[in-house]
Amino acid sequence: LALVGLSAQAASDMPPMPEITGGKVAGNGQDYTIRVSIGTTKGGAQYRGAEYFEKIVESRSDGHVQVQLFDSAQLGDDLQAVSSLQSGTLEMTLPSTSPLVKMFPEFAVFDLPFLFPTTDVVDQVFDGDIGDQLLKVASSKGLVAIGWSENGYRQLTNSKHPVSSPADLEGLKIRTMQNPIHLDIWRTLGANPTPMSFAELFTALEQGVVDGQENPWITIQSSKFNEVQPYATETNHVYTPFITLVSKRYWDRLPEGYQQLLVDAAQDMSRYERQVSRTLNDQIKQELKDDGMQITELTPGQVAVFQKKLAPVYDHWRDQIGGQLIDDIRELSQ
Ligand code: TF8
Repeated sequence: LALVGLSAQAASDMPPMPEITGGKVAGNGQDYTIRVSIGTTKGGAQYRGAEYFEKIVESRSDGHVQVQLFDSAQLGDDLQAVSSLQSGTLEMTLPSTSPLVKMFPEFAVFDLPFLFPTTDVVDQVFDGDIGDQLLKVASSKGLVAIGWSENGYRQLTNSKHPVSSPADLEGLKIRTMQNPIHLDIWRTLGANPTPMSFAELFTALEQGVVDGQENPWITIQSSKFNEVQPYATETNHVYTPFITLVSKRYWDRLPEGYQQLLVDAAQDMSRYERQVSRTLNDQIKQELKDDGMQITELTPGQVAVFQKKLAPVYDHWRDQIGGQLIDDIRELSQ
């Protein structure tokens, strides 16, 4: 078991992969290979989900469709991988939605602070009409979008001091994803944000180019950010999805049966990966504490201070994202 960056405990508590359902799928006698670019390390939920996808596709195609996984952004960061899909030099990738908002402005709904109060709301979005609509939006520009999985709730880490209020952020240099709403969030809170690709992040933290970053607990541990970031705050400020994207050029060459197989496998991966992510999230937070990370848990009152300060972010972006979409998601929380 090569579970880089994940503790033995977390690895052994990983929910088991469900049995594969659905029978064999007939193709056209030809063999296919799908290379999947994964941004995070082998220890994360994302990789585990992709391993399940691999198992389903290879088994149900009777080995005619081979899946090859490439972890840790070996084939490029999120944006580079998506552009390789468009040019047809890579078959599949699972990026965060945030770096893609220039291509798909509606995706910015996932960057709004505190819009997804619970994973129950997340699941209603992924498994309902809103999720389907957004997959349709992303099935253009040389891409076919076939499913959602979970990156997760983002938490702040930094190398300077504990943070429990926006006032503590003054002057802190925070790396954000390449996304204008995230920049707006950290500016509005009084920090000093810099957009940067994930691939450059560890070195930037280690060398003090930036003081902090924000990502789910799983990524903080599997990418070893805690080794250079002694302080964390459980902010849950944004929920980030991963989207399953396939190259349209590749897609159009596949027999229909295999196209449907990929859609089915992406759905199965989606459910399983969310389960893994949620199991690991709580466990890994505890492990980070045990390993000496100082984690500040905010009281409801302290969260409310962040929320109030971030209210203007909604005014800045509402029209561009589409007010209806935001209201529809808000309604799910009622
Ligand atoms: C980020 C994202 C990344 C993922 C992955 C590396 O902070 O949360 O962790 O998109 O591809 O850039």
